[in-house]
Amino acid sequence: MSRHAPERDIDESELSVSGPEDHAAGPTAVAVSMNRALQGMGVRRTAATLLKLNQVDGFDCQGCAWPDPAPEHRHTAEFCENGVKAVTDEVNLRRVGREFFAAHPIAELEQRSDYWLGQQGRITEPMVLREGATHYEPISWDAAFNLVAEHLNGLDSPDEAVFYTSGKVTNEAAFAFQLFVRAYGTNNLPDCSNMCHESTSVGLAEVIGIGKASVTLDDVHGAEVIVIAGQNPGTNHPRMLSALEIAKKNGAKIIAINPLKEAGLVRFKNPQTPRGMVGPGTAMADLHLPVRINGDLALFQAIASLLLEWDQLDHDFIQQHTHGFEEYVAHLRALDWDLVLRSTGLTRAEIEEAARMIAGSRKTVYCWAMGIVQHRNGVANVKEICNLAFLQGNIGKPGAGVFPVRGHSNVQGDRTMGIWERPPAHFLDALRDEFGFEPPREHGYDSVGAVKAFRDGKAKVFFGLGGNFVTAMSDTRVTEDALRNADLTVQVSTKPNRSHVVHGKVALILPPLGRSEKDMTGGRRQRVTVEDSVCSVHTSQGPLEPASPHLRSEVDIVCSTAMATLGDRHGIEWAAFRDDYGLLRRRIGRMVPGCAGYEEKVDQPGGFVLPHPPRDTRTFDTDVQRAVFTVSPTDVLHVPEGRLLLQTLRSHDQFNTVIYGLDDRYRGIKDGRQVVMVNPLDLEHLGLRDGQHVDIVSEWEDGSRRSVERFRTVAYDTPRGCAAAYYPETNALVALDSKAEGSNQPAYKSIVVRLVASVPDAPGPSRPEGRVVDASPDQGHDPQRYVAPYHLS
Ligand SMILES: Nc1nc2c(c(=O)[nH]1)N[C@H]1C(S)=C(S)[C@@H](COP(=O)(O)OP(=O)(O)OC[C@H]3O[C@@H](n4cnc5c(=O)[nH]c(N)nc54)[C@H](O)[C@@H]3O)O[C@H]1N2
Ligand SMILES: Nc1nc2c(c(=O)[nH]1)N[C@H]1C(S)=C(S)[C@@H](COP(=O)(O)OP(=O)(O)OC[C@H]3O[C@@H](n4cnc5c(=O)[nH]c(N)nc54)[C@H](O)[C@@H]3O)O[C@H]1N2
Ligand code: SF4
Ligand SMILES: [Mo]
Repeated sequence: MSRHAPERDIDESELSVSGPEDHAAGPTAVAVSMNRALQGMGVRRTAATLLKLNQVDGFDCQGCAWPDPAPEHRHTAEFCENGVKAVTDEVNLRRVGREFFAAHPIAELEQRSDYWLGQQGRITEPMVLREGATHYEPISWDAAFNLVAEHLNGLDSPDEAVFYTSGKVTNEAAFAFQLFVRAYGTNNLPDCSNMCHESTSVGLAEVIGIGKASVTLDDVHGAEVIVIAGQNPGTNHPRMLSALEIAKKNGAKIIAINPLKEAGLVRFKNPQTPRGMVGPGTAMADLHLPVRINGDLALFQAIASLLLEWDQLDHDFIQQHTHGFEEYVAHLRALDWDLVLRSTGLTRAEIEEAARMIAGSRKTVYCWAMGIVQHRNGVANVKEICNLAFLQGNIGKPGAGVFPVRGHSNVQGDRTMGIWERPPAHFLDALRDEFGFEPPREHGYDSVGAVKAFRDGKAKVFFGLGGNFVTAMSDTRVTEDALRNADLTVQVSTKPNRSHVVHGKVALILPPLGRSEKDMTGGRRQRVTVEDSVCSVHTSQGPLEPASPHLRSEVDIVCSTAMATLGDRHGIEWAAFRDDYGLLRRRIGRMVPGCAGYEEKVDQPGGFVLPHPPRDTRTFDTDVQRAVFTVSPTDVLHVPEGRLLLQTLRSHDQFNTVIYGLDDRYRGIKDGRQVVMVNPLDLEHLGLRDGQHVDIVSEWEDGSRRSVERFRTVAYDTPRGCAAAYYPETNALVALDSKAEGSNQPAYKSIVVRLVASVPDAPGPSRPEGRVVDASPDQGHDPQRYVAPYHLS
């Protein structure tokens, strides 16, 4: 990133393809991160910033939710390449002020990509788009809060407002936000988790009684086998590779389950060690299973059936701690191996090798991320992983456990603090007892539900605390049209994104302080707290001067909105909370489960770890007070002839909808993003060639089709019948109703598509999110146009 924003948008004609790399990190990663940091922040700011990143007295990385090592094991450089990119994105020297908005009408900004919008820099003051206006204009903070209050108080019912949270929001702001929203009168609290690990939360809660990882970092270090399914840590949780390296040194074996041979799972060159900088690095996966997209359920059942056949079970654990074993065994005994081989695309020998490695391990950790959950059967996938863990008692003992690796840096904490559209009754009871008002009991809208509510005119006000809802959600066109129906859209955002230009009748942008910045709200140095993927809670305090003197903290923005809206309704001390976050922490300590003594405990070096009954004492707060074996039918997604199953994933140069740059280094794709990776034999079979431009057309059950245009085909090592393309350019292909059963999470990773040669073969559009939706059944072009893609065979 240079100090000046690019004039031009993405030019896909510059795209080049060179083939995947065979390792992650190493000297190139150091060079790329330093280069980005110095260009974006300058020398002085780079040093001041990076020395505080992930340190005990510093601030928590805005990137992923990977945990920090214990304080005594931290390096001075305790961050990765993508952490540097995440920080640089916030700390960069570019500014978006009133001049920017005066110079660019909405009609123009709407044609821009999220990449271009994000590259413009940090927003410096609150802006408003008045009804019918062509440009955003400045507004004072007080006027902005009053405008929100006026709209909220003018609604027929609080349920006509929707309050979205993205997972960067810290615990204090999240706690205040849910308190405000419930005091206002609704549980409409969708969050990015609805699109992220919702299937995990639902599946784990059902079978172990808590929706979180059952491991510590030490368990990863001490495991004998680590299974990594549907996760690309080299890009999305880079410091996980350091933990895996320690585990390997201790003798662990790694099994990677992934359609793609991701570089970070092949070899890791740890920049902290000479071996990683100039030597060969560490080999990662001992076994790579190139499973077909959505083949995991069958794979886990097949492995389980082998463990059963070989009697490699922990009978004591099963007897003492589980329920439903007999039904599960009956299901495994009837397993259809032909179906397994078809669904997984693997050989029996490959599956047996994995099963042997797992059988020989006394301590196995099962890790997973989006490749497991963003499917129609995402919840079943999660429960199937748990079945496998239960068979050998791999939960609640050192070196073992289930490990959903979370995305956003505080997405797990936000849930702990009550950001949830389906809050449990005990949480609402505690809120009532603590604050003396009766919170609403009816469940609210999740992310998909929110889009439908705006689409159907049932919701009128959208308030987004962080994130980029419009771009992150599925069915881009439907989502955009839905949000345009709103009377008011409010976005609390550090940087411009598409959710500002796809707006309601009136729109507000409220710019907050970033996590790297000094927060002097109420005239005192404030700090905040976050929770990582292994339930560890700690403080974060930014060292830098804010990007603009007009920014306010997220806690301030939430409390001020609450004050303007609620006045002294329920007697909640908003001004005091705003001026001293310690008061919020005391309330958290009094009512949030597991947080007793919060304010004191977060002061311990490195913070404290929240209780987790299965991990701590092998107790399971499920319906039957045991770990529950579940039976899920061995589904196979039927993909009709001529179609592929498409997954949408992240490049190495983005954080969700924030596109840092145009290089996916590990996959050998440079200077562009509109690609679709396909097995060379499938290209041949479909009469296409590598390097050709195609439109991707998705087909949904109701006969609707969606398409995005002019994607370059890339012959790539992925199983037959599978394809991959980047998110968010392909979100327009995911029908709103294509979602996981039980969790409502969009099925971003199993989209049935056709590839159609683009005509004419001319340069592509500047805005990459080509999106054509035809909600009416396809008439014509293709005689066998629609074969129910979600037919289960
Ligand atoms: N640098 C960076 N870091 C990030 C993010 C980012 O965008 N950039 N995003 C953050 C967030 S919010 C999240 S949730 C995480 C996401 O972290 P990941 O889950 O690692 O992210 P994805 O890129 O979606 O990658 C999913 C992986 O699953 C594989 N996969 C796809 N379909 C299947 C399948 O059916 N079965 C199996 N076994 N594998 C499959 C893909 O090949 C890919 O390797 O990362 C977090 N960290
Ligand atoms: N096709 C497809 N779609 C997906 C996924 C996928 O794998 N495939 N993954 C899904 C997943 S896992 C997730 S988590 C969602 C992500 O959904 P979101 O969390 O909604 O999206 P982000 O892109 O992370 O949000 C980026 C915006 O956050 C704002 N921002 C950045 N830092 C801060 C801050 O400190 N405070 C505030 N207030 N704002 C800030 C910036 O304005 C930036 O534009 O997307 C989902 N969508
Ligand atoms: S691993 Fe995640 S949290 Fe750690 S430095 Fe990298 S991006 Fe930041
Ligand atoms: Mo996520």
